[in-house]
Amino acid sequence: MTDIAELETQTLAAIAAAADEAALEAVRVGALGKKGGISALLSTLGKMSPDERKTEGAKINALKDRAAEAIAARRDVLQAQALEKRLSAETLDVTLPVQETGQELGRIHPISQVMDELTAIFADMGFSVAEGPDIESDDYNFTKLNFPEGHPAREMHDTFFFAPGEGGKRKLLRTHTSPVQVRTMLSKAPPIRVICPGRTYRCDSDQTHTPMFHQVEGLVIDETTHMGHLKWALEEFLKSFFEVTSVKMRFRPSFFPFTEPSAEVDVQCRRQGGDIRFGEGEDWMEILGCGMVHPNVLRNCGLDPDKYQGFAFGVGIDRLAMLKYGMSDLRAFFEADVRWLTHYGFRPLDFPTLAGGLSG
Ligand code: 2U9
Repeated sequence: MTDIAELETQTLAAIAAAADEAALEAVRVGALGKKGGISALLSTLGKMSPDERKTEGAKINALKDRAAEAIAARRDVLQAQALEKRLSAETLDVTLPVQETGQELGRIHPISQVMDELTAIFADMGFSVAEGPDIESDDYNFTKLNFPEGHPAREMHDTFFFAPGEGGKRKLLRTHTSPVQVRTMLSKAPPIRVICPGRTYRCDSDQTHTPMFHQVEGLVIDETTHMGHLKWALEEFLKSFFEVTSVKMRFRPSFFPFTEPSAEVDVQCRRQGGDIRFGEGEDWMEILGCGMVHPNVLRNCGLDPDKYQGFAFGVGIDRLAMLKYGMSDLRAFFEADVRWLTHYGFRPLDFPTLAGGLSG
């Protein structure tokens, strides 16, 4: 067999045997590359006589063309095979159920949702949000708020006290978020307009009480703030929160050490079976407590009561969530049952805004 015929047999066999495009490229370089077998054969032409060069040159060039054609044909086959393999590996069964990602599966707890709703409502009225520590001093939780030393109201709150520290002073778990307003008054000059949402603690546990619960309190301090402003702010809040166009409110005189006068606020509602509707009906439901900040509290927090006055209110968030979203058992809020959360929770990207709708 001539050199040319042998080289053709070998090259075509190698092309046919190439299992993938990389192997085929190696064969191409070995035959047609600068140092390849066919290129080496072409370089022998220079040493031949003109007649020999004419006949041999034509044969070698024909071999080169056939090799190039065979390589191109094999590349087409290999590319088609690779595509086929990829397509069958990436087959998608569109009839399978959609797998939800963590972002779609996760739920916002109703308490967080209600806190976000309250923040959106009060932010719209010009309030900012203030936060403070859960572990407080007796002074900020009681004394500055006009609870006299030894006053039964301190026991009334069923406080969780820590063991006395240095100097015999005992810290406690705050029984309300009011110490946050104390801290705000001590650190900022009026006008003050804040809401303070957060965890609060009382040694109390039954069907309607848990040892840890959530409150939001509000505080407005200015030179001319009066109960009319308080009434307006609460009315706007209740309308926005219950997503109704009007609410009737009833102020009942009450007593808190930190406000004078103090009132409990009932909201008009209709009870139908197990359902409660706000903004209509002839029934009343107690919703929150409020009042004008006691002059002693202003004084204790470094403000002159002859110059400044203001209002405060407090609401239980857990109860608000139950009333708005219809849960009947408070304890389920803290059991971390995924089935409960899937049912009562909120989608993470449906963030409450006044413009976009509070509860989606
Ligand atoms: C400062 C001055 C005044 C906060 C207030 C209430 C009335 C109130 C209860 C509602 C239900 C607590 O969760 S609850 O049991 N709260 O009735 N809270 S006025 O008054 C303040 C707070 C801070 C410096």
